[in-house]
Amino acid sequence: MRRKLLAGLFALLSAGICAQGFTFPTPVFQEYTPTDGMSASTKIVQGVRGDKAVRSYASRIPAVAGGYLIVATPKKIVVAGHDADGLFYGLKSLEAMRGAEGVPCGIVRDWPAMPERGIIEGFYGNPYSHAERLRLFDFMGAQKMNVYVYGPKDDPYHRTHWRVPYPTDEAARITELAEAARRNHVQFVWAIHPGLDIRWNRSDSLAALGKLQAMYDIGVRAFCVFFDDIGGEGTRAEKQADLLNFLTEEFVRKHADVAPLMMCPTQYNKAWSGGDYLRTLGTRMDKSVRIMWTGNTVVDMITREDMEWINKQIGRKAYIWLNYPVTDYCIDHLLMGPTYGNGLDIADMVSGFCSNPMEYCKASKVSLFSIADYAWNTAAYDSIASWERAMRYLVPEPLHEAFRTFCENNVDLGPTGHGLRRYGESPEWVDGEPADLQAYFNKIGDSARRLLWAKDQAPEMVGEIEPWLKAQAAVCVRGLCILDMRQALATADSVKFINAYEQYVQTGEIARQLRSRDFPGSIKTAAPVVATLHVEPWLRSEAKRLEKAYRSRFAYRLDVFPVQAVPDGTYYIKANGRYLTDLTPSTPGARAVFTAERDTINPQRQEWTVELSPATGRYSLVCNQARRYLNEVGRFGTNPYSELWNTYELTPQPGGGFTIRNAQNAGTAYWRAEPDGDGLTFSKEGGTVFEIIKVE
Ligand code: 14T
Repeated sequence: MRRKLLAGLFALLSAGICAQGFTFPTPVFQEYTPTDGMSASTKIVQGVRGDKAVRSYASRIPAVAGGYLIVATPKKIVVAGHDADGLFYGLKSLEAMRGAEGVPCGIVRDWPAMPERGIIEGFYGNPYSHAERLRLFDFMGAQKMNVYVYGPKDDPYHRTHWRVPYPTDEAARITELAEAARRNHVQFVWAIHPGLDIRWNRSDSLAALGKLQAMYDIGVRAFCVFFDDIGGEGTRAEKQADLLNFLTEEFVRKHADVAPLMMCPTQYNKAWSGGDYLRTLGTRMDKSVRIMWTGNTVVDMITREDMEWINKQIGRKAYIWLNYPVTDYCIDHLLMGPTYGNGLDIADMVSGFCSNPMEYCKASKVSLFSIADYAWNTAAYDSIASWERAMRYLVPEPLHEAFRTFCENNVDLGPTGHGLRRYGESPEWVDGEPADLQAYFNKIGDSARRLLWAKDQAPEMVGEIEPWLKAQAAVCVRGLCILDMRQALATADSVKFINAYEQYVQTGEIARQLRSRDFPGSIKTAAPVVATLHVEPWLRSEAKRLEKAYRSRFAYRLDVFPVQAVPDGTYYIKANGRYLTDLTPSTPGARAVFTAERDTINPQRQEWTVELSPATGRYSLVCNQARRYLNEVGRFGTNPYSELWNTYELTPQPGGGFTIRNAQNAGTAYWRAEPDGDGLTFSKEGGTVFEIIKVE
């Protein structure tokens, strides 16, 4: 009976609401028994196991590293930690529980499900600033995260110049970081990335040892060695294991206060594993060394099955490096939706769980907050409830609602080479009644403008998301234009239609010029996009549909529409009298080839859907056989289609026909068809003139 009651109570708690209706902005407690009333007592008794002050509570303190007990009665409040970390977390929880009238009476018994919980600054792009890192450590302390791995790919002293010690001013900042982390009970782990050019000889072993010692001398007490994203000599498992063993022997074991090493393997995910690389690490490398792992692929959520597989390979519990919410491979997006998909049953199978975030430190905290929740109380994790608490914690009233709307519309990352998608974006958008659409567009516009105007009230957050807020305001304007165009068409008001259309286009052009982090020397500059899962595709297809409908009925100002050298439709693409063909539709990455005869059995193999892409003003060419597009080297793409890579310039030639040229990310080469070759070749100049012939 009691068990049942407790279970019901925990269910309530996991929604973040305790029996008295309080919402705690902290991780959900493992055990919480509320009693009546509030404690306004200023008498706080605190201590760690063994201290006289908390002796009579000893049996109730959870016997887990980082565990703590809070007993809040009207007369006094007791906070007892299993250890110093536990006391620290107990006091953090108490702080979070305190409202205007005091602390709700009751007993909290709480402890972490995972021993190490944290953040790994491991992305490509602009590293965090010193101030951001200091604030991050405060955030981590409050959210009970205890590990920060320093490994920004673009810090030269971490990777390209790993042998070289930091210059004095940078060294002083690292010292300060390590201290700030310690104050927050966060282990500052400094990572070295030697794999790009390491030679497996005595001199480089000593160079690594020397660098760790230099970092020790400036205050670092925990270390990690990365071998990710390298090729060649550096990738050899036995050599990597030997280096880690050498450093364990000669460095870790010679300092009483240095933590066991961590390492990121070259094969850090299952898709990239093969041979005996992982097993060699597992058997040859000292058992104290923790091995990092990103899951089945580079960007993946982690399940129990995944853990069973990797732990078996490496003979120890893998240390999870979660590549979420990192966006260094999809920089135009912000990932601010719920953090879901990791197993709730893996806490006992990991040696630690770290998140690699976006280069946008504050914006990342939506997800980091939830990862802290998840790693602390894994079984009770509720991604939506946690997300709600995160948003409220980071941007409280009166801006909460506007911020929530922003987060809702920045969820999916679009198609990428890594394949992760995030669903549930723009939940308030439905392709339905005009009034509903209008309400949605107004809401995203109002909330974006509200946050932009309130920049001084949330300077960090708004400072980071500002270009995306402007992009969101532009989606609002474009959406309202579409609704105007629809109405104008219904009332046969061509003037109104054209005005709305022009505003739609202009707003889109302005939005396309938005940039984030385009300061001189910026490592990554983003062109922000929002609501890309449902809303943006809808806008584009509606604009196109409305344009076509208008063209078929009106003659007024047809000049505002883009002149299409090739109207959208289905075409043959011919050179030297031969047809461009998808001959091998089930071979990924196959080349398109020229064939002399019309294929009458599979005509769609030679039929291409040619469409002007409104975002780029270029054409997409998709073969109808398997709906495959061509990439910049004349092969059917295996990566997801991208407007930036897979759209082409078609230029009409004086004597008829067109040249076809790659563009944007795909370079500027012209397509060529040699009379005696079967596929496409490419050259800087002198492209072949292709016939693009409408399929009737
Ligand atoms: F070390 C690894 F666990 C890891 O994830 N390495 C990088 C990481 O620094 C980066 O932030 C992350 C997301 O882009 O992915 C890894 O980097 C890659 C992955 C690739 F598949 C770089 C290039 C790739 F092709």
